[in-house]
Amino acid sequence: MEFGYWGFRGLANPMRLALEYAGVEYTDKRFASKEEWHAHRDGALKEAGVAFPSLPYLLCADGTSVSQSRVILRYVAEKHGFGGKTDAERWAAAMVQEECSDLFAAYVKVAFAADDAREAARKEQIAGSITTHMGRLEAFLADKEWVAGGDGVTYADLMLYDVVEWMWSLDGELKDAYPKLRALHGRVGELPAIKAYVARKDGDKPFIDRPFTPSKLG
Ligand SMILES: N[C@@H](CCC(=O)N[C@@H](CS)C(=O)NCC(=O)O)C(=O)O
Repeated sequence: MEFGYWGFRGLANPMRLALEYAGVEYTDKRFASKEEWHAHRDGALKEAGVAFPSLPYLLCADGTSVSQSRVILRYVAEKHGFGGKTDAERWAAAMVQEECSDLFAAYVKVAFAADDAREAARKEQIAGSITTHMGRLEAFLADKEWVAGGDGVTYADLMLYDVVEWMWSLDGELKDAYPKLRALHGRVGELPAIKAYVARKDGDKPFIDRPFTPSKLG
């Protein structure tokens, strides 16, 4: 199985966490340049019949290819038993995934703002979208152990684990402002597969690598 993305964390961390949690063997293919990515896209991926060649992508041994980051996350989770056990859990996980995605979008607005507009964008996003979504997620999590409400981890917990770190990088005070989200982050971080991966990847560039702005990806 091959998972492909840039050599940084970007959209891909929840999928990498899911592959680690699933315990599958996979190649974590990290492209270092647009040229390298395009060569692979127009060569091996084309030959393999990948329908939507984009980053990230997942190419399985049986020839199945999955693109779109959030779909990859659900695909891995559903194949490996952490997609939610009941309908209620599955819908809860899907909603949380989308809420996390809204939070991530707020981060992107700040990261890609012009240098002289970034601080204003950061304040605006924290006061608006981030407060709204983190508040809802904190309330939804309430006293549940795992966010989808079942007795085990789902991919939504992994997505939440990832996105709160992006939020904390924008404002460290968000850690204390949402203690239940912080506690969930701690629980996910203690899962042996996640703990081992994070320790191994400690040197990963954590967030968007600014030179890789969309205009430079061509
Ligand atoms: N909606 C897509 C967005 C994919 C996307 O924008 N990928 C960026 C990196 S974050 C990219 O560099 N794609 C390269 C390409 O598609 O050629 C997803 O969630 O996977």
